[in-house]
Amino acid sequence: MSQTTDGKAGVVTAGTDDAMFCYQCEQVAGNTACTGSAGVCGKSSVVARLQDRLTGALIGLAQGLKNEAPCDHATRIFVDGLFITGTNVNFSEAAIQAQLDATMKLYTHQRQQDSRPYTMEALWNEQEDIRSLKTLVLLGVRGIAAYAHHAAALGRHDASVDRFFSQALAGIADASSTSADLLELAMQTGQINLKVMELLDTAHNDSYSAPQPTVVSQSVEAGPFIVISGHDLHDLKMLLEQTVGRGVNVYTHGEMLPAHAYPELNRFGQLKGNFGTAWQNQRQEFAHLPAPVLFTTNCLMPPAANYADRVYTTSVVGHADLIHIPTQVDGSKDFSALIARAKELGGYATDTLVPGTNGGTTVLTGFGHAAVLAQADTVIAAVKSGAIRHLFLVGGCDGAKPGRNYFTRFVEQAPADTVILTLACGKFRFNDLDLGTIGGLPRIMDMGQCNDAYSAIKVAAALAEAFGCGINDLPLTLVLSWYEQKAVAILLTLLSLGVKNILLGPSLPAFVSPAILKVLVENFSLAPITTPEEDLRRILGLAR
Ligand code: FSO
Ligand code: SF4
Repeated sequence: MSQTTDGKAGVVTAGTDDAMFCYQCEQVAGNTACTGSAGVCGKSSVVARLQDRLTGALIGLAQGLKNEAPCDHATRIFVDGLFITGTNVNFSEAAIQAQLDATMKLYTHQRQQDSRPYTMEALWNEQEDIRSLKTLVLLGVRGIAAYAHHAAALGRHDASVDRFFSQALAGIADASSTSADLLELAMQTGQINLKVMELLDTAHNDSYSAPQPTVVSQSVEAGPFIVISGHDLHDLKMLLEQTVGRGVNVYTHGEMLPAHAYPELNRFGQLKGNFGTAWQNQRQEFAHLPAPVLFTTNCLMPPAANYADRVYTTSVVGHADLIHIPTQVDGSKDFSALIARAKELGGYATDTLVPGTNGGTTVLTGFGHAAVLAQADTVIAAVKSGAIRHLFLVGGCDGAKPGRNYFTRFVEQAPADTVILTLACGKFRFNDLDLGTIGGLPRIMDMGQCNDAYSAIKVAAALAEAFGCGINDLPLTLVLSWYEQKAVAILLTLLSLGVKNILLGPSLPAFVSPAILKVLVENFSLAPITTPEEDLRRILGLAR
């Protein structure tokens, strides 16, 4: 049986044949659910149903493990299977089917065919608050899997993270779970995400040295080049090693921008700058691009015909129309086809500026926890003297909805004695603005990718310690934009740390039922964004 919704958020009824049901991201149809033959993101109902079967098989595997630690193979199956079902990761029926086959092979081996795998219908048909909480956990675990995938590429694992995949997924199948049990599981999901973000932060810092503030050009030099998108710094490192002396430059795109700040990546002379802005602009920005693009993670959009022959995917990312670069058994990848394609396409004839959203020619990145805490005395003194009145973390995902210009307007209107910390792809709305400096520090400081929310948490904790107060007592407000499941995991981390008064936009998640939203509002004072003017007035206590 497939489902459609009856049009009200969170109410699922039996529906027509072959329909899909997905409500995992912010651009969900009608802020309710994507149903019918395709989702707003372009995911077909066939892929959606395969993803549901894959998720059901993973939950069945977890039930069989009964809270035991999964072996390395099972961990890989959990990580890849959860990551591949994320928004804008993989649109290929063949790739999802292959992942489902590998999962069912392990399931059959483990369960000895003692039962049929869990089906997502069981989740969709739960009482709405239970379904809401279980969905929150499932999506949070998908986010954790993405970060665990990157950490694993750098040889980093954590047994408690691996065990949590089976614990959390088995919790979703548990019919006896109460709302209180599931809220507790959601908070645990947040704590495990903190652990995996720390694991990844250590892996990045150890592998590439701590990020340093770095100015990145938005201009593309004449000649052959490759654009690399997504979050996987290990893929970038391999690409840089393979392009040494090949006459092909490399430009970051989207969430790869912070790579420029890592000394061990920046030392490659052919890593020249950043191309374009956030993921939702790729169809315009890649049209007629005289270069190939490599997607290492989300956010991939189904390609338009005018550039599909130039886009390559790797790892869990995929689309039937695109060439996939496989991972070899030893973890290496052969990018020679991509390099050859770059030479064939030739690049721009002359240096070409592709300006930022607001026309800027450069962007600044590299304010990880080490760089910011090196300036801690300056920041603390400026807050004490009143030179810095308030800090904002304006971070999270970008997306296509018109309401997202809220974040640009918020940053533009933030008074001159405030500082904006930012991270993830939402920053492309304002990271090319020149808002000046306070005490020698730029007013906009880019802390990195979405997983670098870990840096923001470290900085907030250090400031709280310096001021002898809790994070909620700092002159700091979090204004978050969400889009997909990594943002859900990060939100759960912040809630599990007791962070209150978070403003969330551009809309609230469709999978959160009214009663669960009430719990989040009452316990955490989580609130939707209103207008930049009103929110700034309220936060800063300004007169109307
Ligand atoms: Fe953005 Fe996409 Fe990093 Fe996400 S590129 S939306 S939360 O995948 O992961 O911020
Ligand atoms: Fe719809 Fe988002 Fe699901 Fe795509 S991922 S089908 S846009 S809810």
